Amino acid sequence: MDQYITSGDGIDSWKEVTLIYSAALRQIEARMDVLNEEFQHVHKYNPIEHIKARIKTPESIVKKLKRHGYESTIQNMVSYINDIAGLRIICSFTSDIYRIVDMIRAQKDINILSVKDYVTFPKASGYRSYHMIVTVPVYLSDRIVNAKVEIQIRTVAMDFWASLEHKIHYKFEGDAPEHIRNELVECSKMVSDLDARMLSLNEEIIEISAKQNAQKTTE
Ligand code: 0O2
Repeated sequence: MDQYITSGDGIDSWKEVTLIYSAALRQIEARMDVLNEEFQHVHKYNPIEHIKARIKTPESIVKKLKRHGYESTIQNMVSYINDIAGLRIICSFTSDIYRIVDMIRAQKDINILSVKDYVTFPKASGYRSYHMIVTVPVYLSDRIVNAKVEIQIRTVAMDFWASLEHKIHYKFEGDAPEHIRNELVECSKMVSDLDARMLSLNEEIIEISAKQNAQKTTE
């Protein structure tokens, strides 16, 4: 059971890699859907706006392996690339991010390998997002393998910023002019401020609704 994917598992082709990582992605995505539906049922509210799942392209994997000085082999892929399977969970409010993290932590067979909290501790670029590398068991016909999945959790506003920054990063091959980098850092602060204000607005609305409901039941 405590087995990570290795070439000894008979996973020696890109097709098999895709099969296993796609299965891992589907499992986590399905679990997130269940939690979201349950949350809606209990609290009349969805913490998850939407989910994007993707398998990294072979070209991107080869590029990343090269960047880290590894040969392009299946073994190196599964050992050194943590984001072959990637799931991005987009939510409305910053508080939802930590709510989702707690729900993932509570799933006994999801093993958390590492966490990077760029929400509380943003990158110098202004990037904000919560990253987790987890493993999930994939049940094959004759064995169980634990496949790694990178989960990124962020708000809609953080996602908007990250998409534009990603485009700019590629456009300038990682060397954007200083005024653009500074402007992105400024925008990131505005995103952070927007997130905080939307959260407090939402909390106020919840409070008002709770008071109105309490009043209705006493009438
Ligand atoms: P791509 O092309 O998006 O896949 P690791 O994956 O853990 O080996 P790293 O960089 O140590 O690599 O991990 P980290 O910091 O958790 O970043 C993982 C992913 O987060 C990146 O994948 C990006 O998708 C995203 N990310 C990290 N920093 C930034 C940033 O400053 N701006 C934006 N827009 N996205 C960021 P890749 O493989 O680097 O790139």
